[in-house]
Amino acid sequence: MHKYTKKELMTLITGKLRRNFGRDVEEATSLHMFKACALVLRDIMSERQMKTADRVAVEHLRQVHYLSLEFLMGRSLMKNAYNLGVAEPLKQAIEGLGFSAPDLFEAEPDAGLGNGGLGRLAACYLDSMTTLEIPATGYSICYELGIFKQKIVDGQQVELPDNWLGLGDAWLIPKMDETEEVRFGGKVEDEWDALGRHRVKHTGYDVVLAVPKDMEIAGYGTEHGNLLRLWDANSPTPVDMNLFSSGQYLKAVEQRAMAESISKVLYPEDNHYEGKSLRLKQQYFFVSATIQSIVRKHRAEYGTLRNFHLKHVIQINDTHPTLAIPELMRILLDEEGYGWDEAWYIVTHTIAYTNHTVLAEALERWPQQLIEKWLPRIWQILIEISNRYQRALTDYFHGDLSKVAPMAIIWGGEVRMANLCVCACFKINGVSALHSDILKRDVFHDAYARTPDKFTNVTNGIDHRRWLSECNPELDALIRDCCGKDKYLLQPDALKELEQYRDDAGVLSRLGQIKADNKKAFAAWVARESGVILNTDALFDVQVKRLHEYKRQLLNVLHIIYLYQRMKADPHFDFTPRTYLFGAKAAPGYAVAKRIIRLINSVADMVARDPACKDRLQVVFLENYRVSLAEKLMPASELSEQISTAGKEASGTGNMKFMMNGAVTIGTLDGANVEMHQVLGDENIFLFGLKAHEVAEMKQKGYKSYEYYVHNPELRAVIDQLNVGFGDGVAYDDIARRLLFGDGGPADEYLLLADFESYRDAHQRAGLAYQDPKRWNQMALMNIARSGIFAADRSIRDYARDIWNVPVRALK
Ligand code: H2P
Repeated sequence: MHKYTKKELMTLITGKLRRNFGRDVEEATSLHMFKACALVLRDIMSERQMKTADRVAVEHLRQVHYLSLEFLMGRSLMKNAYNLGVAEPLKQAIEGLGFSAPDLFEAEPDAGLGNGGLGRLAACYLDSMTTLEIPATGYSICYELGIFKQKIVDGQQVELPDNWLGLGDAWLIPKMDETEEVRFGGKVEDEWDALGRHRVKHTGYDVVLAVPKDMEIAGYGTEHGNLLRLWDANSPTPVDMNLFSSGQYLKAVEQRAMAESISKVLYPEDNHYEGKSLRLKQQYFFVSATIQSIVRKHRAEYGTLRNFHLKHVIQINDTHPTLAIPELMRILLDEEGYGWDEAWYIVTHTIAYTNHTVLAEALERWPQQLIEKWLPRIWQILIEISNRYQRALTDYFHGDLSKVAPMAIIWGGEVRMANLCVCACFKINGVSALHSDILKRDVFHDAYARTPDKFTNVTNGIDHRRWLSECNPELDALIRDCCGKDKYLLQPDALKELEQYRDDAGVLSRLGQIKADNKKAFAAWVARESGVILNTDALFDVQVKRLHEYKRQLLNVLHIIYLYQRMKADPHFDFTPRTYLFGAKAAPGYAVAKRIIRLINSVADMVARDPACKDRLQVVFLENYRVSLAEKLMPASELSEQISTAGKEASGTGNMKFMMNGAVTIGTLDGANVEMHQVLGDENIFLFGLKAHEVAEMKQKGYKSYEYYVHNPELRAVIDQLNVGFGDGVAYDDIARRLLFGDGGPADEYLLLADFESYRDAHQRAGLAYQDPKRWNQMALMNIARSGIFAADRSIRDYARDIWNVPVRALK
């Protein structure tokens, strides 16, 4: 592999500045400089990716296509430089040209093409697929606006547009010649030609052009290169000249605006769906362009689609790309002229589905009329799939409608996407052991009984190079010293070697020092950004993730209010000083989530104003939580809040990032926390709360949150204060009501009150443990040492072996 030097990179960068921007270094702004660096790395990656593509073609390799409506990529400059092995020379080249490397890295906007865990997972997986030398392509939409920027104004969330493309497009290579045409609306009719052959005639449709903008993906320590293909929606007609010349300017550009609205904005909803036609159009636009593009290349290569399933596997990330199923059917039937059975065989041996949630409100169900109207041919195919499936189910379950109805694809005027996936995909996986069990036992119980071999588990993982080595260089240095240099970068299991040092006072104190330094560095950044001064002597207790009631940020707040009240009532109340850090975006339409953000800010404000809290209790809401903020925060965190209602969080991936950076978890036995607990043992994690089956039983019996309120005076005082408020004139009686009586729904749906006491006790244990630095550092060390199985490399090896059937890079 060619090793680029500082000098070479300086030459390449100045060349880019001159040729692409018409400037010498002296005239270049930092924006030019950023783009020039990006272009230099892009060239290197492009070369590699083209070589990979040639090899795939020559050797006829099986390819993975990862379809996801979200890829939360974050920043790329540092990441790519790191993977290409040029991080150091690039920094030196930038400095050599008179710019500050850290400032330049910091200037890059996050590519926020995702909401939370699901999108970030896709990004981590791209890195691992490439590092493990799997021929793979990611596909998504080139949203002009990613996840909104969050401002907190008077304690409340305000959303601002996130225009990332200004700088971010330096990474994208538009490929106009690979544009695909996607059709919406119109009419379908059957036709027979002179020989009596059947054809489907689709007329009167609107066309939207899908233009690929490719992002190069570099792997670590390999020449292998992959692509993330982002589709940009364009209108085929620039403006309607007839309307334009008759003075109807707005109408003339309307069609263009309609087409382009498809890739305008990412839907800012996680774990929830709304049956909006723009969203349906986004989904179909995305899958149609993607499937056509894969098929076109395959046809050019092999001249037939008969071997399609042997050469490709399509992994769909949640149900959002489910229309890939009828779209591939459409192409095989209408364009290739295959019979139904042959087409179905190919489709059902190509597509696999990952489920990411069991929340009912997140399982997509599209109104029949929407699909009929916008995708008339897809609708016909869906009816056929649905009818055949229903007949098969009726046979299998001997006409038992109580089984057949919940499994049906089209039912009650709706199309149920998860059922379609279960019917058509050759593998269905959950994202943690517990979650996959719940899918089998509960959500897809009867489908599992019928086709058990389809169901499997792949526990999530994170890109440990980004989330440890790159973001926490001091910890990386310690690991290199203890675990065989950089071995762990490709063999995350090597982190285990750290365990030998659990009684090594030198290593433990170095670990403690690293955390202390990282806390200071984070505090300095927060001070610069917002003027808030964090108490770095206190335990950094962190909950960062999308705001959702099931993730129970509210439970955390109730406990903080409890601590505050105890402190006020008894100045000698002994508890470990804490700095609580929250970061969370709420979906703009999710009113309760926004209220909880406001509540956190009201409590933060009260605590900040009260001198009694000084050096003891601090609450800070970090504005605009995002990948690049997480990269600064994870290394500084000490206690990781993973406190969802058991059975609700499919996996969690933040939990893994914290663990790898030596934060100890306080959590429920939910999602991947279960597997964390398995490797850590009771002594290295603070567990609390009901278990998944207990939650189910409690709900079954009829849960009455009010009883906890009546019987627990401390909890009662906390909830009573919600009614009164926190000194800023805002009362939270609505939240209190929701907890005690429900608000149109069940009271305290996520069982905060039931888990409160046990949560409080776990916090007490955590506080005590923190007072013993040796013990705490040991726990931190054990967390890092045993986090190797949560590396995305492990997950991707699982996918490759259990689902994709593709070879992966062998480790030396
Ligand atoms: C979701 C699940 C998480 C899971 C993640 C990735 C949808 O993410 O809720 O439990 O870890 O997918 O599989 P999120 O809540 O962050 O949007």
